[in-house]
Amino acid sequence: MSETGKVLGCTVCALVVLSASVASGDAITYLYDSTVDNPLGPFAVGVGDTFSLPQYNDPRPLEGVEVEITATAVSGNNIWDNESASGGWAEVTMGAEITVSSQTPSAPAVIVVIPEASERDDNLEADDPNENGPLVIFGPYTMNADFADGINPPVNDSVRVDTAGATDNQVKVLLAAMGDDLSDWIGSGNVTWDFTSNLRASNQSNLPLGQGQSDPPTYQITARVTYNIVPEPSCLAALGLGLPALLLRRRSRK
Ligand SMILES: [Ca+2]
Ligand SMILES: [Ca+2]
Ligand SMILES: [Ca+2]
Repeated sequence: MSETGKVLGCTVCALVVLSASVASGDAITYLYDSTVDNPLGPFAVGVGDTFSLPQYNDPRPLEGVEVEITATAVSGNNIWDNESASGGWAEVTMGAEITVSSQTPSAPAVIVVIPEASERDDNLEADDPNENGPLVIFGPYTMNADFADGINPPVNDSVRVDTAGATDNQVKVLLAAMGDDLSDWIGSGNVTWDFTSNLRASNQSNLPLGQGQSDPPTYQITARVTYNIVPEPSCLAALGLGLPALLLRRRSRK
C-alpha cells in the first residue's frame, strides 16, 4: 500500500469512528423516566419505588458503564413570616434528598441527588399589623401570620421559596481499563435500582419571632445507563498505521 493509500485508509476509518460516536453506534443507552414509565409519580418525600434497566447484551467487548441520575422537584414551598417588631433577614430552603441504590453488587452502590431551592431576604420589614391569619400563642406572645406580604399597605414581612423546577444530577462512571468489575452489567436480564427520599427544609433568621408554613416537595426522577463499547480493533490498527504517516506528511511540508 502506498503512503497516500494509508493516509486515505486512516481518514476513512477515523470518520467511521467519529460518526459512530455521534450516531451512538459505539454506545447503547437505556433510560428510565418516571414521568413516562411510572404512574406512581410524582413522588412525595418519604416515598420511593424500584426501576430496572437492561443489562449489556452485545457481543462486542464492554469498555465502560456510565450511570446518570437526575431528579427534579415538581412542587413544594416553604414560607417564613416575620412576627417580630423589627426587621432583619430570613432564609428558607425546601428540597428532597433522594437516595438511589442498586441491587447489583458491582454497580455504584449509592447515588444521592438533592433537588433543593433556597430564598433569602436581607430586607424583611417588621410584622405587618394588618395580617389576618389564625392566632397562635407562643409563650407570652400572640401572633397571627398570613404567610404573604402585605398588599395595602405593602409590608414585606415574609420570605417564600418554591421548589418546583429545582434539579440535581449525578454521574458515576465505571471503566474496565481502570480495573472496575463490569461482569454484573453483562447478560440478558436487568439491573434493578431502588430509590427513596427524605425531606430537606430549613428556616433561618436573625429575628426573634416568626412562623413557618410549608408544603413538602414532590419529585420526578430519571436514570440513564450508557454502555460504552470498545472501538473496533481494525479501525484502531489502521489509525495506528495512519497517524505516523500523517505526521510525516505534515513535517515534510514545513
Ligand atoms: Ca407577620
Ligand atoms: Ca402578625
Ligand atoms: Ca405576612
